[in-house]
Amino acid sequence: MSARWLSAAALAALALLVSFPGHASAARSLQHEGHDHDADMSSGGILMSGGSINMADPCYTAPDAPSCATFNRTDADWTDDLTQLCAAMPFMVGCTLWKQCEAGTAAGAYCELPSLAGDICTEDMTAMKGCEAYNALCGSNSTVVEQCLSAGPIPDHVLTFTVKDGIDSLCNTHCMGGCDVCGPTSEWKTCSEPLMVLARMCYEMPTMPECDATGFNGMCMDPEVKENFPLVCGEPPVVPDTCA
Ligand SMILES: [Cu+2]
Repeated sequence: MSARWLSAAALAALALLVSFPGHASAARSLQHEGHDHDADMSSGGILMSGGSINMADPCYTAPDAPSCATFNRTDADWTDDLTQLCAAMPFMVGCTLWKQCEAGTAAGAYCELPSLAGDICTEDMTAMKGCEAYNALCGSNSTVVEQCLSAGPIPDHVLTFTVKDGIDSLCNTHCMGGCDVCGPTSEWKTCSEPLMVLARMCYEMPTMPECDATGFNGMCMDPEVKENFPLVCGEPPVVPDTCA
């Protein structure tokens, strides 16, 4: 059953990729431009979706060198990465988490900027512009950079398209709050925070199969994740219900 669900999810994710022009073109331009963006960034100014800036340090090419353990990408640079990523796809799981960390409704090790970048750039949206620095510094198993390892991404973090697929699947069986803005007939424009929609659904009905199948229950089973993100894993805000 779960294998069948997963392949259905993969197909749906593919369909979403195709039907979401912003994402498709972001992926395309990344492939075409390769590392040329480094040249674009010489102005040092804010250049939306130009990719990660300030990657000249040798630790970006050899993050396994012992001297790189203490290397520090600045908060400003991590913030620039996250800003680019979340400007391109604001509905990503990692963007919801970052927003809560910024607002102070979440706190802890998983609110550290490299951890949040990892939530987006590990498995979820690896090829997006803004992930270059994370991928280079933290993406390999051999990295010794403490900043990458101290928290690291949330273990078993849920993936954005998997969350959306879970909501679609669930809304196809019964209506709950959020099915209007995030369900099968909705567009990303109206589904600004799929994680919070699924979180509330799974808070109200934790035994729905999608809560396990998406990995949501599993992610929130981690005590530190639960403690850091009470709005996700504790009591998520009510999502208005227009079912009746
Ligand atoms: Cu339900």
